[in-house]
Formats: sequence, C-alpha cells, structure tokens
Amino acid sequence: MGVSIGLVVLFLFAVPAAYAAQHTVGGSSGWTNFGVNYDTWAAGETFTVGDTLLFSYSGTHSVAEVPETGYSGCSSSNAVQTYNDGSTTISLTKPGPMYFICSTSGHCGSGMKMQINVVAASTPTPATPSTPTPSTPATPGTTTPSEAGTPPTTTPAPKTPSTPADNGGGANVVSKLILGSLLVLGIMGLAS
Ligand code: CU1
Repeated sequence: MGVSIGLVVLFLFAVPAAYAAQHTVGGSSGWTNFGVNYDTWAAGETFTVGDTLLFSYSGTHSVAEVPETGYSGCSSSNAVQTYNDGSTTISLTKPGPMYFICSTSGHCGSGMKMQINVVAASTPTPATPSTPTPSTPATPGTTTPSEAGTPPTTTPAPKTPSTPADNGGGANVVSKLILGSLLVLGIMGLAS
C-alpha cells in the first residue's frame, strides 16, 4: 500500500519535472550576503514559465520581489511580495523580467539583489497525438480482395478432360456417374 502510493506520487512529480525546472538561487551557496553575484548566476540559467525559484537562506535574510526601481535603488518599500520563511519557492507564471532583493538593511547593497528574465514556454506537444490514427484503418482492407480472387482459377480446369480418354468401356460409365454426382454436389455447394 505504502509502496504503491509512493510510486504514484513519484510518477505525478516525474511528469511535470520534464517540462518545469526548479532553480536553486545561487546554487549551493543559496541566498546569502557573502560572495555571490546573483546576476551572474542568473545569466547562466534559462528561466521558463512554469519553472520555480528556490531561495534558501538563514533567518537574517528575506526575499522581496520588487519592481525594477526597487532593484536598482535597493528599496523594498514597493515590494510585490516579501518572504522570510528561510525556504521560499516562487513560481514563474509569466514571461518578462523579475527583480528580487533582500530587505535586510545593507544586504541588497552588498549583493543580495537579482534580476532574471522569464521566457515563454514552447508547447508544440498537444497537436501530435491526433495525427497518426487515420492512416491505420486503410491497410487491412487492401490485402483481403487479392487472396479471395486467386483460388477459383486453379480448381475447375485440370482433372476433367484427362479421365475419359484414359479409361474405356464400363469404367467410362462409372467415371461419368462420379462426374455427375460431383457436379450435383458442386451445384449444391454453389447454391448453399
Ligand atoms: Cu540578506
């Protein structure tokens, strides 16, 4: 029971993982005011709509999503949203630039600021499953008529002309009786 639920959960999470990525901000360093240039880190990532950002940080920090002016001026007064739970996941829901700073005094100035650009997801996949189905029903129909047409040409011709010439007298009558009964059987067979 526990195993099967685990498998279902794994499967549910594995499918979207192929399309959506989670970006741990700052990589192994996380969200810190020491030694990370977040714009450089972000330049090496591709942020797509549907992806998520993970900010991992200690209690002295916070994450503030701010407008561009908040990023350039290191001000969180107009923040769209502020988080301070230590592990913040932010979904990237629309294409365009996003700006984040740490609202702790002095931290933005010492480097805890990041600008990212989110790009639209390309989704050509839903169109493909409908196309392959129409071609399959046509193939089985074409093979059956050729097989049905071949047997009638071989059966009537060979035996009938040879038998009267080889046998004379009484044998001829017997063969005629056999031929007659075969004809009747054949007609009956055709009629049924
Ligand atoms: Cu901070």
